[in-house]
Amino acid sequence: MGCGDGGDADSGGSTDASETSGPSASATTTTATTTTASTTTATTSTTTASMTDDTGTTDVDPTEVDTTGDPGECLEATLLWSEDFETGDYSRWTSMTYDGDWNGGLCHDNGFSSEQSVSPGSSHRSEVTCESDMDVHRGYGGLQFEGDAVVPAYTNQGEGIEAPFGVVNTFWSRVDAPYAFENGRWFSFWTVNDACDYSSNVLTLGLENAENVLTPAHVLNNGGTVDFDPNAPAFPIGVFARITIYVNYYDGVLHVWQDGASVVHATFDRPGTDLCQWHWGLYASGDNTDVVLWEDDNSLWKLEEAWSDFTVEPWIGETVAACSG
Ligand SMILES: [Ca+2]
Repeated sequence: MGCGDGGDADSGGSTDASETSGPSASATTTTATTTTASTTTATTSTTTASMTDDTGTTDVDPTEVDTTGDPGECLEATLLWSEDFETGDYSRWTSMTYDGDWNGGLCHDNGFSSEQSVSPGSSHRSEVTCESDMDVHRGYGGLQFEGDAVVPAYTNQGEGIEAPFGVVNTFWSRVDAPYAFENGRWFSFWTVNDACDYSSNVLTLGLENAENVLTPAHVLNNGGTVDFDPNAPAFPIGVFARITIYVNYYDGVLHVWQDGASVVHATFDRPGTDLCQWHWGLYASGDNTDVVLWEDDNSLWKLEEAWSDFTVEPWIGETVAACSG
């Protein structure tokens, strides 16, 4: 099942480790320019005034509490990273590449594309064209965090994002494939972990059943729970869809929305509370022979206040305003 929840699913994490700790893992570069993509820093604590003070002595005028809109209508959140694939390079990534040369470039390729995009006029396109001679296909971009900052080269050590209120990741993906992902054939959009050295199991999100519903992996077989929304939509083929993921390693909660619709709620247990390494791209079982993936407009937000209504997609900066300082 590879990255699925059965069989040797755990091997996905360990192979991630070997892959991510590959050619670029020994880098100790500290002079490279740190990615500073979008550092909208939300102010916090602006609503700590004693709104409930009934003595009339409050020294804060409620009308001045939130200058960005009506109080309570914005979400305290910080944009840690984003990618619109308009730069034509991988300078925002720790990986600095989507590893088109992985396994000698056999049966896969990737690069920037103007064929399809969400934000004009380019996106990122990856393809698989024949069966891998390995158990997987890999071709993805990766980030490693040190605290809230993207590091310029993998170190595979340290501590990532500490987010007691969780992190929200929204990205757009279009998948073209002439067959269903089922019977052990799987496709994975997304991977995150809590241990910079990959010593604990990753979390992933992909397609692995005939219903083609977005499915978290490495959850059930690690003692977690996965509960699909009764109306969970299938992931569409041949058009862009928006995936939003809420993930909180303090509470062990993962929630996924697709084009605004709630898809699945999962609970998991991992040793760490932080979020260190991430990757997005075309990661799939080796028996895939014909897949194209387009990606666009990826954003990663750290929440500074709780998100508790999982019936609503926290599409931050779009349908949910971020408070700004
Ligand atoms: Ca774009």
